[in-house]
Amino acid sequence: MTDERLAHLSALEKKVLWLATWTIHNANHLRDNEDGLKIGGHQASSASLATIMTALYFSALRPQDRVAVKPHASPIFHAIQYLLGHQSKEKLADFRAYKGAQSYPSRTKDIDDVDFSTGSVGLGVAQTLFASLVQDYVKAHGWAKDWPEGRMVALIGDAEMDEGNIFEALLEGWKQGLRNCWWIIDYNRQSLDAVIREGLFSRFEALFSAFGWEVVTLKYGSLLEEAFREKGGEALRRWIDTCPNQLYSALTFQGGAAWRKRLLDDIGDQGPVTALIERRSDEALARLMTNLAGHDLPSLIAAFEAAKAHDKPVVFIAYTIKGFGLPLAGHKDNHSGLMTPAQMEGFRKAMNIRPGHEWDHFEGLGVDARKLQAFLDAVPFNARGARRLTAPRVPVPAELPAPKQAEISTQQGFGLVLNELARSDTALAERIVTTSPDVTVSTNLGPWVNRRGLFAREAMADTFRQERIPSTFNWDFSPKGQHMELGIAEMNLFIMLSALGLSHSLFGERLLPVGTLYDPFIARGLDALNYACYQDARFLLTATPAGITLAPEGGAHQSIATPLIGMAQDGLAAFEPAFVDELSVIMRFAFDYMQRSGEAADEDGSAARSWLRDETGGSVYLRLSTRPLAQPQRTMSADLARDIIDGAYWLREPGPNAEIVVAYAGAIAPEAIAAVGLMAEDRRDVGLLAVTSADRLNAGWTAASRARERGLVHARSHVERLFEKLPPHCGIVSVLDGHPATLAWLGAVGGHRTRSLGVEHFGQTGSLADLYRHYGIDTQAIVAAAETLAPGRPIRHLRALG
Ligand SMILES: Cc1ncc(C[n+]2csc(CCOP(=O)(O)OP(=O)(O)O)c2C)c(N)n1
Ligand SMILES: [Mg+2]
Repeated sequence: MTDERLAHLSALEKKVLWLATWTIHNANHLRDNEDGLKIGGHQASSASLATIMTALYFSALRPQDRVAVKPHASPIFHAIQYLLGHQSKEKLADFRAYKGAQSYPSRTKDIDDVDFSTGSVGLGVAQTLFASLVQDYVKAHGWAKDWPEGRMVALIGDAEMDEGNIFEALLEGWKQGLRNCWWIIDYNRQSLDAVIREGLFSRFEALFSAFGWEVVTLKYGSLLEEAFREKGGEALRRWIDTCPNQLYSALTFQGGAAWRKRLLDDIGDQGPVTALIERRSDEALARLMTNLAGHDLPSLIAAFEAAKAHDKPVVFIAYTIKGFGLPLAGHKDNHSGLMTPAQMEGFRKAMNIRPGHEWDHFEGLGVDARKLQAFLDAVPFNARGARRLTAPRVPVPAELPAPKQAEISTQQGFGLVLNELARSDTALAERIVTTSPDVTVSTNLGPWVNRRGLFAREAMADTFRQERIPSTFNWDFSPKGQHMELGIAEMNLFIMLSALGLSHSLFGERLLPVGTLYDPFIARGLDALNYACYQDARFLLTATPAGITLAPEGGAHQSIATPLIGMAQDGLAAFEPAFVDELSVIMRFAFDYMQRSGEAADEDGSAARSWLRDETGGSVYLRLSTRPLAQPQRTMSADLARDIIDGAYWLREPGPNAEIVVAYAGAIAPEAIAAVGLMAEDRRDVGLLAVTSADRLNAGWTAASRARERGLVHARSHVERLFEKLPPHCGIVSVLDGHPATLAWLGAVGGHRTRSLGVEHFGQTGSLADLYRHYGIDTQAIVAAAETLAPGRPIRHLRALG
C-alpha cells in the first residue's frame, strides 16, 4: 500500500469516527431537554468498528459484496455512506429522530443502501450466510450473469456470538458447502453489561475450524509487531498474551501513565523491557498498547487482501477496543456511556473541527481535500453507486389449478397445487424455490420435490433409487434442483426465507420462495420471521398442520396463538382457508402479492375497496390443516375469489331478520356448517360467514375507520359491507381452531353481541371429536353459544346433540 493511500485511509478513519461520534452527540444534545432520554450503546460500540469499517468500505469491498453491520455501529455506517454521497446531512442530524437515520441499519427505513437490516443481534450474522447460499442457488441456475459473485460479510459484536441462531446457521452452512462469506468478529472483549470471559477467542477458533472455516486472528497492530521485534519485545508480547481482559480494558481507560506503572511493576527488568517502555512517552505508550490489529489499517487491509485469494468462508477475530479513540475507551460501563459536553469539546479540538463545520467532509484532516475527494470518487465499493437491484415480475397465471377431489385437506391441496405447477413449464414454476426444515414430506412438498429435485452445487444421486429400492420419494440433488432441504432449525428456515425473499434486491433475480413447517414451530423461529418481514423479504410460508385438529399428536404439536401472530405480524398477510378452491385462489394471490412493490396508498382514495395496503405487497402465511373436508361443489366466480382475498364471504347469506350469524375460520368449517343447519328451524335467517383471512378483514376495517376519522365519511371496509344488513339484535358466534381473540373483534364492527369460541389452553391427545368437545368448539358448543346469545325458543337439536 502506498503512503498516500494509507494517509487517505487514516484520514477517512478519523473522519468516520468524528462524524459518527458527532451524530450521536448531536442527537443527544438535541433531545436533552425534550425527554431526558440519552442514547447509550452507540458511542463506544461504534468506535470499536471505525477502523475495520474504514478498511472494508474504502478499500476491501466491491459493489457486489453485501454487509450486515453490527446494530450499534450504524452511526459509522451512516457516516461512511455520507462520505460516499448516499446519506444526507439532514438525516444524520436527525439520527434516531422521526424519519432520520435509523438507530440500527434498516433496509426499509434508511436511504443509504443498507444491505441487511440488523438490530436483533445474531440474525444479521446468519443472514449473510444464507444470502451466500442463495447467491450460489442463483448462479447455479445460470442467472445473474451481469452481476458478479459477491462476498457476504457480517460485522459481529463478540457478545453477539452468544446467540444460538449463529451456531444453527454455521452447521447448516457447513452442510451446504458455504462459500463467499466473511464474518468479522469485533473482539473488544466487552458486551453490554460487562467484560467477557477469558479465552473466548480460542473457543471461536476451534469452533469455526471444525466447520471448515479459515480462521484469521488479528491481534497485534503494526506498532506492536514492531515493538515485539525490539529488545525486550518478547516479554511485552508474553505480558499482553496473559493479561486478563478486565485489566486490559481498565488500563486502556486509564491511559499511558497507568500502562507504564503496571508494565514496570509486572515485567520491568531494569534492562531491555524497561528501556522499551521508557523510550516512549505516556501518549506513545498508550498508543502502542492499544494498537490492536482491529485498529491498525495496514494489518486489516493486508488480511482482507489475503483472504480475497479464495472463496472459503473466513472468520476474522479482530482484537479491538470498545470506545477506541474516545475518552470512554475500555471502561466496562461504556456501553451506555456518553461523552460529556466537555469531553466532546476536547475531542473536537483534537480533531481540529471548527464550530459550525461539524458536518464538513474534509474539515480538520490536514490533507489535500481535492485528492481525498478523488480517492473517495475512486473507492471500488462505490463504483456502481447505490447497489440495490430490482428484477422484473414473474407472470402469474389468472388461475392456479384447483384440486377436484370431493374430500381433501388444505395441506393435501397445497401439495397438489404445487405438483401441478411442478408439471408445468412456466416462468412461475421455474422461479419457485421451496425449503423446509426436515418436514418436506410431512408438509406435502414431496410431489413438488420429486419433480423438481433438490438443490446442491454438486450433484448427488439418491442411493436408494440407484440401488432400485422402492421409495415414494426421489431424493436427487443437483445444481438445477429447486428445493433447499434444511436441518430441523426453524430459525434457519426463516433466515433462509429472508435471504431467498431478497434475491431480487441482492442479486437482481426474482425467486418465489415457499417455506413449510409445522404451525406450532413458527414460535421457534418467530424473531427471525419478524426480521425477515422487517427487511421486506418476500415469501410464502405454509404452516401445517395447525391447531388441536391434529388431535392425537397432542399438546406439544398443537398451535393456539399462531392466528394472532398472523394478524399482528406486519408485512405478512395471513390466511386460513377451509376449502381447496379457496386455497388455490389464495396461492395465486400470494405469488402475485409477493412481487408487488408499489407505494402504499394514503388511505384517502375514495375508490379504495378493501382499504388494505395491497399495492405494497408483502409475504403470505397460510395456516393449513391435515383434516380432510368435504368440498363445496361450486365454480369459482370473480366475486367470490375477490372476497376470499379480502378475508371473508357468506357461505350462507343471513336474511333480513337474522338472529344469529356464525363466523368460522379454517378446518372447523364442518362444525360451523352443521350448527347453522341445526339452528335453522329455531332461529330466523341464520347466516354463515366463512372467514378466509381474519388478518386482512381486520386490517381493512381499522384502515377504513381511520379514514372516516379523517373525514372520509363514505369509507367502508369489506367486513362492514358484509355486516351492513345485519339487524342490530343479531348475535355473532365466532369459532376457530386457535385463540378466540382472532375473531372476537367482529362484534365491534357493527355493534353486535358476540361470543367467541376457540382454544385457550394447551391441547392434548384424543380424537377430533373428544378435543373439539373438550375445548368447546364443536357443533354443540356453537349451538349452545348461539342459544345463549340470541334467546328465544330452545333450539331443539341442541338437546338431541347433548
Ligand atoms: C436479540 C437481542 N438481545 C438483546 C439486545 C440488546 N443488546 C444490544 S447490543 C448487546 C450486546 C453488545 O455487545 P457486543 O455484541 O459485544 O457489541 P459491543 O457493544 O461490544 O460493540 C445487547 C445485549 C439486542 N439488540 N438483541
Ligand atoms: Mg463486544
